[in-house]
This record gives sequence, C-alpha cells and structure tokens, in this order.
Amino acid sequence: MSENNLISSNSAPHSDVEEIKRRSDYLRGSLADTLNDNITGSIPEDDNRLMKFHGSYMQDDRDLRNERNKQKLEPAYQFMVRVRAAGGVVTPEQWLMMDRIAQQYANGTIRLTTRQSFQLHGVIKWNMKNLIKEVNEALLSTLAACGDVNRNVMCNPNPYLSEIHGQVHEWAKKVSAHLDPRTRAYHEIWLNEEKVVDSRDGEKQEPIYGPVYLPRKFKIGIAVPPSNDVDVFSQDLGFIAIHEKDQLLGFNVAVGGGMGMTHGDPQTYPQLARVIGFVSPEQLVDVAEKTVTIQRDYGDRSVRKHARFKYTIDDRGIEWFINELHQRLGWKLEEARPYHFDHNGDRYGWVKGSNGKWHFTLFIQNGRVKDDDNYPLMSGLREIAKVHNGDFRLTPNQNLIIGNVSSQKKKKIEELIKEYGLTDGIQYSALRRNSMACVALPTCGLAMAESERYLPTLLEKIEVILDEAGLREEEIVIRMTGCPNGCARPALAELSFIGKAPGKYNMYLGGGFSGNRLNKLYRENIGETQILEELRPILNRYAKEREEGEHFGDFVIRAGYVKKVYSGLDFHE
Ligand code: SRM
Ligand code: SF4
Repeated sequence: MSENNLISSNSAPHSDVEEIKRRSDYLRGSLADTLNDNITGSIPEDDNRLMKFHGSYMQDDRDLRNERNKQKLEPAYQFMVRVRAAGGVVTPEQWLMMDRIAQQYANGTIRLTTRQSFQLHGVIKWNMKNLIKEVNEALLSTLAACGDVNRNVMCNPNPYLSEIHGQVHEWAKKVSAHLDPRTRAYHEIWLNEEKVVDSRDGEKQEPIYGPVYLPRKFKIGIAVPPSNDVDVFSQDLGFIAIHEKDQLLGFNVAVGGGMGMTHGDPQTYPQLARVIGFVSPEQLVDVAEKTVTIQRDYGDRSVRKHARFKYTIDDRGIEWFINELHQRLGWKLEEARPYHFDHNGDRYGWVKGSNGKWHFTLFIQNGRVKDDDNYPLMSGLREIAKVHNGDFRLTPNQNLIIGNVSSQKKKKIEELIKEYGLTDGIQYSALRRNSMACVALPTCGLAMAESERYLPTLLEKIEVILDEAGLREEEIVIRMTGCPNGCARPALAELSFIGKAPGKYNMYLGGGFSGNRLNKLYRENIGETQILEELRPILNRYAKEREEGEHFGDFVIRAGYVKKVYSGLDFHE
C-alpha cells in the first residue's frame, strides 16, 4: 500500500483522534500500563480513544454523577464491553459464557444490541482483562466492536429461509474476518501474547487499514429479502441477497447509508444507502475491501462529524464512487437485480425452517436480558442454553432466536419456555412488538433523554389509544433514542422519538414499513402529555381512514402530516 493511499485527500488539519491513532503504534498506546495502574478506575483520554477499537468505552453511572460530584468524589467510572459475532449467531456454550461473565464482572444483565452484538455494562477496570480473556477463550471477540474500523457485520437471521440464511451467514463471516484489524496489539494487551512483530512493518500490521485506520466507524449488513430486518439502507455498505429456489445467486450492493445527525445542524443528516449494482458471492469480499479502502483514502479526517462514508459519497457523487470502485476492482458490477422487501421487523414464535429444524423468536423488550421479580428471563435462557444443541441468534431488532432446535429437543425447550414464562410477545400490542429503544441513560455518555428505561412506559400509554381505536394488532414500527446519534435507527421508523432534553423528544413520522424511506420531523421538543395529544387524533384518523393494507408510515404521508423523504438531503427541508 503506498503512503499516499493512507493520507486523506482532505487538506484541512487532521482531528486530534487521527494523531492519537497515528501515535498509538497500531492501537497499543499506553493501554497495557494504564490498565495496571491501581490508583484510579479511569484511563486517560488517549487510551480511551484506543480502547474503543478493543471493544470497550469508559463510562460513568450518570444516575450517580451529581451526588458524587457534590461529595467531591471522582465519577463512578466503569466500562461498557461489546462482544461481537458476525450475524449474531452464537452457540449455547457461548451464551452460557456471556451469562456467567455478566454476573461475575458486569451488572448482571446482558444487552442485545441493534447490530446483533452483546453489551455488558458496569465493568470495573481491574476486571477488564479477565473478562476479555474469557470472551476470547469462548471464541468470541471484542476487537473492532467499536472504533474507526469495520464493525460487526450484520446478517439476516431469518429462520424461514434456513438454507439461504446458512449460505449468506457464511459470506458475512468471511467479509467480517477479512476486515478484522490485523494488529497483534489486542493479543498482547488482553491475551498476554509476546510482542514479536516489528511495529515499523505497517504492511504486516494492517494491510487494509494502515496506521491510522478509517476516518470513522464503518458498517456492513446483509439482508435476505423479503426481510429487511438488518435495515440494509442504514448501512455504509449493504448487501441484498438475490436468491431463487433456495439458490443464492449473488448480492445487490448498496452504499452510503447512515443514521447519525446533530440536532439543529443541517450539515448532518440520516441517509439511505443507494443500490449500485450486483455481484456474485465470490466477488463480495473484494467489493467490501475496495469500498473500505476508498473510504480510508477519501473520508474526511479533519471533522469527525463529517467523516462517515455517507458524506464522502454525497460530497463527491455516487457516479464518482462507482468509477473509483470499478477502477480498484478492475472489473464492473453488473446491473442490480429485482428484489422486494416486506418489512424490517421480526416475526415471532415457532417456525420450521427448510432444514427441518425449529426456531423460536422471543420478544426481548429493548434487548435487555435480566431477571425481574415476575419475569426470570435470564434464568430461563440459561436453563435453555444448558440443554440446547442448536444456536442462539441475536436479531437486528434486539430480539433473540432460539435457533436450530431439533424435533427431539423441541419438547424440552417448549417446557422451559413455559416454566419460565418466556414470551414471543403475543400478549403485547403489535406496536410494542415492533419497538426498539437505544440504551441511553444511565450509561450512555451522549444521552440527552431517557430511552430504554422510558419507552415501555410511553408504550403503555399509547396502547390505551390503540385499544380505543381498535389498532392493537396493527403493526407499526416505533423507535426511540436518547439523542440524535440514531443507535436504534430511528430515522427509519414509521413513528419515532429522538431525545432533545430530559423528558423532551422530537417526534418524527413517515418512515417506510420495510425500512426503505426516512421519516420527517413532525413536532419538536415535546413532553409526554403533548406526545399523547399529538398522537391520539392521528391514530384515530388512521384507524378510520386507512386503505386496505396501508401502513401507518404511508398513511401519515397521504394524509398530509409530513412529506415523503427518500434522501437525507431532504430530511431537514
Ligand atoms: Fe451507537 C455511539 C450504543 C448501534 C450510531 N452507541 C454509541 C455509544 C457508544 C455512546 C458513546 O459514543 O459514548 C453508545 C453506548 C451506550 C451504552 O451505554 O451502551 C451506543 N449503538 C449503541 C447500541 C448498544 C444501541 C442499542 O441499544 O442497541 C448499538 C450497538 C451496536 C453494536 O452492537 O455494534 C448501537 N449506533 C448504532 C447504530 C445502529 C446500527 O449500527 O445499525 C447507529 C446508527 C447507524 C450509523 O452508524 O449511522 C449508531 N452510535 C452511533 C453514533 C453516531 C455516528 C455518526 O454517524 O455520527 C454514535 C456517536 C459517535 O460515534 O460519535 C454512537
Ligand atoms: Fe446513546 Fe444516543 Fe446512541 Fe442512544 S442514540 S445509545 S443516547 S449515543
């Protein structure tokens, strides 16, 4: 790789983070030493930046922040750890390991994320090394779960088309492994590996990323139509599997999606990925690598807010990108093939896959796996993992599939589901079954408002309106985030709430039911009373005036509440 390739085409001074990465010697920094420092539970800012590449963030418990401040104590520092597996597929043994380390080193809960990973919260610095070692011993990893690299590769966990899913999942794993950072820093710091590589040999250390990695995070997801559960249009690079009669033909390629924005800054916006062509399965890894290198070389390294791939594409134009990609590949993408998405949510309960195995999709409210007095979810899953010999699949909607259950084991697993009262969400409204909320308070340092802890309460109140209107079984996609970074992909929901300040949200309407259209701001900075006042007449009108099969997101556009948005460039207009 030439040195030129590693330098952003942007001539503005690079951000501080670029300097930290460059100085870090391929993500080593002084992490090994600061982890051993017994004086404070925190780590310095430079190391915290690098820590993200190793899959962890330093946080503090925001519920305790003011009180500790008053008492002149340092914040209650703790770490969030993200554990990833391409497509979110893990074995029962890996599930049991996650369960054990959640109890031993974290806050006793597991968070299933919107990118099919696990998160643990509340880990203290001195437990980090053991935790990461145990994750790796179970053949999972935290490397590149965060940071300016390719993140967890998402893949449709579809139990309906198990043959195709199996094949597509294999490709997701290949893309993921190909784009893993190659630095041995991770193994040295966490797994006590001796440093043997000469750090000056950049080609060996990071053949794809180079010494400064990417300008920003990069995300890849693979959808298997008719399900768009991975929200393929929200990905930096999305692949849409094209299949015919259980035969995988290849993938359409979509580029330049993303969700993050900043309130009040029209230079930032959510964007939909655009489909640019078709490739065969064997060409997939090459396309992913070349796309990543284009973003490595042309992404903005001076302004981090503007450093995502969607801005590189929007600034230079999609034609520029296609030409650059063709040049680097040395061959051309074929014309995109027809496909159709029906929905981006999960389908719950038992289903028999085409491989004869059974799959049960459980509803997990906002992805939080824990034991409550009247809902022992975590214990139930632990007991299932002890007898299960198939897999567990984390869905992109924060739910969980007990996958590949053999006919012999089905009865036992059904008994355990019943014994622990585990639910496919049937007793809830279809709105709740199609809901997602990001983590937000108390752990997320960027949260402006509650999300995971508040959405269930808001849903109860909206459900009263739904019941009155006869809409309880109407599937409506609702998402909430505590800030505009968009971790629950709110810009793609038919109805969404994005935190503005404590107790205040911006309300958006009009996203496409299959995740193919952005929503639009409807009301700004409103609290619960106004949210319910605004929603009641809209839902009542929807109940009375909707056409056969018309989704809520389409109705609010037809009824004139908001305009259609198919490009992020129109999001703020
Ligand atoms: Fe996210 C940052 C949680 C999926 C866009 N995200 C964060 C941090 C790490 C906060 C921070 O930087 O201090 C959050 C940790 C909170 C906590 O306490 O756990 C956080 N993001 C999450 C998760 C756990 C939300 C969830 O409830 O599931 C998801 C973990 C995914 C994973 O397993 O890898 C998560 N984040 C997403 C998604 C959705 C997706 O990837 O499909 C997005 C929008 C898609 C995109 O990237 O465009 C997303 N997170 C962001 C951003 C905005 C990036 C940008 O373009 O500006 C930030 C802020 C940042 O990076 O500076 C962020
Ligand atoms: Fe935190 Fe904002 Fe992401 Fe929610 S959307 S987890 S508040 S960064």
